[in-house]
Amino acid sequence: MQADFAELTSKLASGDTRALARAITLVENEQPGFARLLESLDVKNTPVIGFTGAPGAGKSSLVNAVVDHLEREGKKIAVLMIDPSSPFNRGAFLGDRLRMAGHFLSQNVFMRSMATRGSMGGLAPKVFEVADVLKAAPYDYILIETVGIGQSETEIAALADTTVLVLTPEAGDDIQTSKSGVMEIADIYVVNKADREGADTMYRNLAELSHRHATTNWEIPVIKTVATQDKGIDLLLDAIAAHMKTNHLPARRLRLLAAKAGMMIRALKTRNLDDARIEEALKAATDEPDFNLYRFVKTFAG
Ligand SMILES: Nc1nc2c(ncn2[C@@H]2O[C@H](COP(=O)(O)OP(=O)(O)O)[C@@H](O)[C@H]2O)c(=O)[nH]1
Ligand SMILES: [Mg+2]
Repeated sequence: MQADFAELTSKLASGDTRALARAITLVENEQPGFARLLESLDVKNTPVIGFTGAPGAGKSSLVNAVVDHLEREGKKIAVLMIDPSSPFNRGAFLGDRLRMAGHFLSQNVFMRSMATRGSMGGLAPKVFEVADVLKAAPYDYILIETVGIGQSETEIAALADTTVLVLTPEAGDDIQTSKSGVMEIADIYVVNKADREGADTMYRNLAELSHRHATTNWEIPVIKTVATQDKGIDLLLDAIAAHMKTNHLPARRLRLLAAKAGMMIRALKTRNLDDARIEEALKAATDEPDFNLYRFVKTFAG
């Protein structure tokens, strides 16, 4: 088993996409040994770009256009699409696949979709781990598309180095109503479908909003794009590059990582914590003259 993982990790590190797909499946489904596989990964600092926004805003189209550009620059790109439904029973998923079909045969682009396994939206439960598997493979960028439903924006912001919020000229109400959350977590605002009426108004409103909330570090740039006509993509890539240069680890990201680590630590601690084992340890401990239950619990939980 161990030797098998050594082979798997070295294969995925060398760019074997079948090994990569197998490793992701192993992790995603928590197949036997997945924890050891994760421990054996050489996780690099591959930049992660998150794309979030309402369904239909043009996230997939934008990811597709960005992949095109990066690929032309000779970069290798991994794309994770997080679909809030099961990946195999939704037309939307097939649509994404078809739209991205141009990249299917390319050795430089790896695509994978993950379901969120729940109606709440949010990221797929194993997206952190899968992103780490991708970081152990030789990609220059990891792009993650996620439908912005509540929680998922904050999660994507914690996972991504740069978070792109994709809006449309019609999204005025979204902005009005989402005073907290979605607007705050973005590093870049995109007004996609800029070929449509209202794009300039939307652009101005966003620019004003962004200026008002500018920090010394960063004023959220607003980029107009027409994803389907490959317009504005260069500007978007420039903005992404500029943001990556500012690269400070935001507090929210550290907080999410701490929560994640906390969960994992607690899970590890309780893994072998059956009552029989506690009883056995307790038997020895209670023989001591200075037995104290609270101290016992503390040392046992170590
Ligand atoms: N007019 C116009 N349509 C677009 C643009 N970008 C995407 N679309 C269309 O909007 C629809 C939804 O796009 P999609 O990329 O699937 O959005 P997603 O749900 O956010 O991933 C598709 O029919 C696209 O062809 C754009 O810039 N202009
Ligand atoms: Mg999509």
